[in-house]
Amino acid sequence: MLRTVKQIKAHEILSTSAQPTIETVVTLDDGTSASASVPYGTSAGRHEAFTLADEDPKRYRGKGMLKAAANVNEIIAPRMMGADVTDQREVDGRLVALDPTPQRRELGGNSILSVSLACARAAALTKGIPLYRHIRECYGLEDRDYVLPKPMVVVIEGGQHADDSTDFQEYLVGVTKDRGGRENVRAAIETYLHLKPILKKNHYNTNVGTEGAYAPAGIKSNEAPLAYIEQAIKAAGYKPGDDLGIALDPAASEFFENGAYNLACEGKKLSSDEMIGYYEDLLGKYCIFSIEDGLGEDDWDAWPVMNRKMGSRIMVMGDDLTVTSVERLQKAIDINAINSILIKPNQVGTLSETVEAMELARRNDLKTIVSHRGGGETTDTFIIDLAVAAGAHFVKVGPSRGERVVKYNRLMWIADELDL
Ligand code: 2PG
Ligand code: MG
Repeated sequence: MLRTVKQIKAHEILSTSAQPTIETVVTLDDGTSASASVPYGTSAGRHEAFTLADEDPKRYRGKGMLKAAANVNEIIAPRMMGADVTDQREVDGRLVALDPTPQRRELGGNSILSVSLACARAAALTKGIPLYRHIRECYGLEDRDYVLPKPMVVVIEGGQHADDSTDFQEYLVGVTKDRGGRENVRAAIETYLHLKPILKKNHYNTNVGTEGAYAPAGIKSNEAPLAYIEQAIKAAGYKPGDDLGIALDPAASEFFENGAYNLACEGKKLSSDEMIGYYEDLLGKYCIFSIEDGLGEDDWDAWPVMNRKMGSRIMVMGDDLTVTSVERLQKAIDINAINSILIKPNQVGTLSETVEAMELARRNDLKTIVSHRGGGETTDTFIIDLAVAAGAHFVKVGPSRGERVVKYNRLMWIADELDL
């Protein structure tokens, strides 16, 4: 079946931070039309694809997306007319050819990705199949058994995602014992719900941060949340370390300053080795099963040390380190820096490059975790279909606010559909 692009129209929409982002609508020759919107990060890695904003201080404090939309409407759209959307590799090949710069500096990763994802969604619609199935067909993954990704739910946030909180950016509850799609979501979210009275009892506010997790102000240690989360797991009726575990995303690049890890809320400055020792100490005390970006995005020498020391016990995961880039992932594999990778389509710019990174990880026995963004999210649920299609081990999404729960709702819907 051949289905070709007839019209592409992008526009500026508001993201969950109230700053704009971009949404693109693709219409096909048979009249089918579908849209996709693109998120962006607060603690974006230095090496990820560029989010093009207007930088006009008179509009949305510089964060307007008129240029990104114009790039789609004026530069990308004319070159995409007639492209066959059922062949996503062709679609993405055309897009990459329009801006082959490594970080999509010409057109913006946000402009390009909005078209890539909208084309995939339009193709699924016209084929009359779920998006996750269409993605499988595009990349020859149909023969694999479906394994639903387990939730990793952000329950406490600090760092760049909250004020006056921990240096570490995220504390997550992840499902370690599979109970099936719906029950997995329930177990992790119940823990989040039980954490609220525990934080209140310890005199912290329970206002939520950018990802919908609690952001307790005035917390003076990066360790304290771990004990509260273990209490919450128990209060919810689950066994820490057995049913559910704790994952950390320190987002260490954000506090790596002048060659040292600056834990400001504890008044400590640590070398790379000391930072690794700090994590080892936590591993001995709490049911931690994953540490993402425990080290800086360019601290390449230290990563293999951390992976050697902890890789057999936990997921040592790259995010800002690897930015969903095949090149950076290959380097990480070559030096044995990680055993798992966070995947964010907007770090790279097209669906095909995202799947390529996931497949490279899989061939090398790395775990894949598909993630939301902390800065400006949207109600788009594309990442869930991607995670299901490519067999990701986990999805990382915040626990509350519409743009987050819509993703868990999509996951539960697919769980019902596939009876998993
Ligand atoms: C991260 C993400 C998502 P941001 O570091 O993993 O939680 O944060 O989107 O702000 O980079
Ligand atoms: Mg991260």
